[in-house]
Amino acid sequence: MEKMDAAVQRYDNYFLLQTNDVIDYVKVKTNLFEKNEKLTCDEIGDGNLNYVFHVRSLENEQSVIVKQAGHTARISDDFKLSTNRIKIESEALKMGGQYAPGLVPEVFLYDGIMNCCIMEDLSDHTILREALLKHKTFPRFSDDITTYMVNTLLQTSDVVMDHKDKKELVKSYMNPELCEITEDLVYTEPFNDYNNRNELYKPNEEWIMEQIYNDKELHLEVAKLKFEFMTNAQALIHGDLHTGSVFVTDKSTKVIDPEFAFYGPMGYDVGNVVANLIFAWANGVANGKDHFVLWVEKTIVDVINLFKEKFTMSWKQHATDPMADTAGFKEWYLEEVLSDAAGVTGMELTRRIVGLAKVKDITSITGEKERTWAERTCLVAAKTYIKKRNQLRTGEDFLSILKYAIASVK
Ligand code: SR1
Ligand code: MG
Repeated sequence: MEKMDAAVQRYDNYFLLQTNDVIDYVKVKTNLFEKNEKLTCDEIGDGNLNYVFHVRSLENEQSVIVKQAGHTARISDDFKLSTNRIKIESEALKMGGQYAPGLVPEVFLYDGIMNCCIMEDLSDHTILREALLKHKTFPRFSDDITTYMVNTLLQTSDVVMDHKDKKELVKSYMNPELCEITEDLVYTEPFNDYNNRNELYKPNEEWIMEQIYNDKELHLEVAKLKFEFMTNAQALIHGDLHTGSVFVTDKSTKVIDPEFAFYGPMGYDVGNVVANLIFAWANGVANGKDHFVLWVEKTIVDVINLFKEKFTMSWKQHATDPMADTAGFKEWYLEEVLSDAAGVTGMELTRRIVGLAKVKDITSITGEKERTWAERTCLVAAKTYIKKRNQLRTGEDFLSILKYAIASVK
């Protein structure tokens, strides 16, 4: 009995787990494994913020993921972050499971002392960005990701929820430090380098200074989008829905990592998905992968068009606010979401090229001419998405910006 208590008490005070601790931790905290079962554990995290451990049985097929938040970002102690983000992630995954069943991993345990989440192991899946870097295509992706976005976004908005319950959620999903990262890295630094940590690709340095740092008209639109991000508590958004936050197989899509979740504009998630598809597209063009490029183009069109279609259907089915079926309101609301999505597409494209958090789709392009072209094409597209965001209403409109950018960059 005393031995048992000591084992449990070991986790009564927070400390950063090492791989050896994790094996004991999952046995103490869950019933997923037998007490004498032989387990193995590896730290597999390659994200920016947290530690991720893969625990598997050496005796059967059972395995789990343990994710732990530290007081600073995994990649740099410069980012001091509340460990509350793991609570936010665990809760958001549970809500995701409720509104978009099968499209998120199952959460087995959230531990608010050790700041850990124990969840379903998805190692039979691949991170979408890694698969796209190999120019693989995924027939289910546009359908699944639009179901995930429409369901999680609309169901957590004032359109559907009781307004007092929604306000409670706004409170419990306050995520100031992670929002600040986005406010800085996405909405500010790429345009003025005010924290002195942008990383420009040498051959594009002058071009970026002229096209991004010196474009005052662009800065005004960025400022409007920044305040939209900070003040429009529209829905519980994922907050970081790039292709590294999605696991895939041919038959399955799972959205992971909603630690940036908070009440923000719906278009933030949609724009992140589109922008990260554009990085895959640029990589495909740079490597001459025509079949893949066509698939990505169709996927971009489908993501926007399916989002609109499902959003409209779901609104008709689930809207509860007495003003929601006022003639023209749904159409106006959806247009605002699409404008935001287009603006955010431009923001994400810009920050991943100019700012410090890069994407492999671009940095792995080895030829100087090809990478220079890929960056400029994405940035010309970015500026157009931002400035013309109020005119982009269909998937085809979104794709036309890429065609324009290709024609403009020689
Ligand atoms: C210091 S965090 C840098 C980036 O990684 C995350 O995935 C978010 O995209 C964030 O902006
Ligand atoms: Mg992440």
